[in-house]
Amino acid sequence: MHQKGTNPKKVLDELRIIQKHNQQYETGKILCSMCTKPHPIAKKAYTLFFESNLGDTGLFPATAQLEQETITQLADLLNCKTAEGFIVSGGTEANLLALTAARNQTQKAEPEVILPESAHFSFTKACNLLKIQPKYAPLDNNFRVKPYEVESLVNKNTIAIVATAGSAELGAIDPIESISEIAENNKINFHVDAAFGGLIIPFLPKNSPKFDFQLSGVTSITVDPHKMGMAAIPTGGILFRNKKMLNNLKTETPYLSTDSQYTLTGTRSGASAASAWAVFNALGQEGYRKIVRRCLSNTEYLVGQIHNLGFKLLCKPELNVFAFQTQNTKEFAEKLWKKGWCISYIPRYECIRVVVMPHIKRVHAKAFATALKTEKL
Ligand code: 0PR
Repeated sequence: MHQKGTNPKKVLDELRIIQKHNQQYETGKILCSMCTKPHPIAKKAYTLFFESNLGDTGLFPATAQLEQETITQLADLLNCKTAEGFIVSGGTEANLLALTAARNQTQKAEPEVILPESAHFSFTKACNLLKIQPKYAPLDNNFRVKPYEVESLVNKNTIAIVATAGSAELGAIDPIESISEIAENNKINFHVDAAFGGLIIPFLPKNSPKFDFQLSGVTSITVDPHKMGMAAIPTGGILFRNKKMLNNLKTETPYLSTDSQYTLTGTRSGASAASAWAVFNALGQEGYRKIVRRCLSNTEYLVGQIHNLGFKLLCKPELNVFAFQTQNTKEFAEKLWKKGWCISYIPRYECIRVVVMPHIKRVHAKAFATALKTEKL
């Protein structure tokens, strides 16, 4: 830090120049991110509430109310009006809280959690922190976990089963209905990681698979407004069907204006909650349906182009994510990056993954298809 301060205008000018060196959503070349340009109202709401701290709700009761209303809207959307939870820092914290609650509730000496092989790496972190043994269940040809493999891993140490509704790598939706039955029959917690899919699947035009609290075995759900919800980054969400489960997360906070906290972070962004509240209310279900329809239509367009250009699609896309292969996929991915296209290369499937988020317009999809044609090996 310098001894003397700098003129604020100069500081901001410098920041503006620095920000230009980041990738910009507006170019339409970010195809590897599950986040997107937040909705314009998210920024306004964030600014209005940027000084409020949900870690001390006695000081910010109105922001706490906004958080509760946001959770209630999510609970309603996920088919359990009475579900309770929190706006947190993202899917990682949400998944960590779900496993923490399950671990504390079950009190097993050698806790295990059953995960699909496709589970997000946030569960590796959670297992590491909580000293839970992960047990991985294999996937079928469509990259969905096999329910009988999940069932075969159930034992007296199992504290929870996890499934994913919209996997980070391929957007795959596990057979949650079957796993819900397994969890219920065995009286085991069942956490659904819908960090990505939770704000897409309810808005699919047709055939949306059951993945939420309407399945009676589902006990908790991660759903992130900062992904397809278009809220500010970071805004995550965790919901529990049963309010009693929250007791397993409770930490007393004797000298604060509130007597307890339930989340991992102490100081929590009230601005994040306000941003989600604002986007939910501004868009409504109709608004989200339109956005999802556009993302799916651009995905369909690109999948058609991939097919026409002779690339090999890894599997039929379920959401706005697809993956493909070519002769030397890694080299091809590097070529695309050199041309400014930000795509993911997934080593374990040797494929390129493309996520078609709301910032991708048809003109960008067309430009990407042209680049694929030009750069084809
Ligand atoms: N669960 C699922 C299914 C996810 O897709 C993700 C993140 C998480 C949990 C963890 O969420 P947080 O990152 O909010 O803690 N999925 C993306 C991924 O890892 C996150 C991401 C977003 C990565 C934007 C890059 C990026 O530019 O692929």
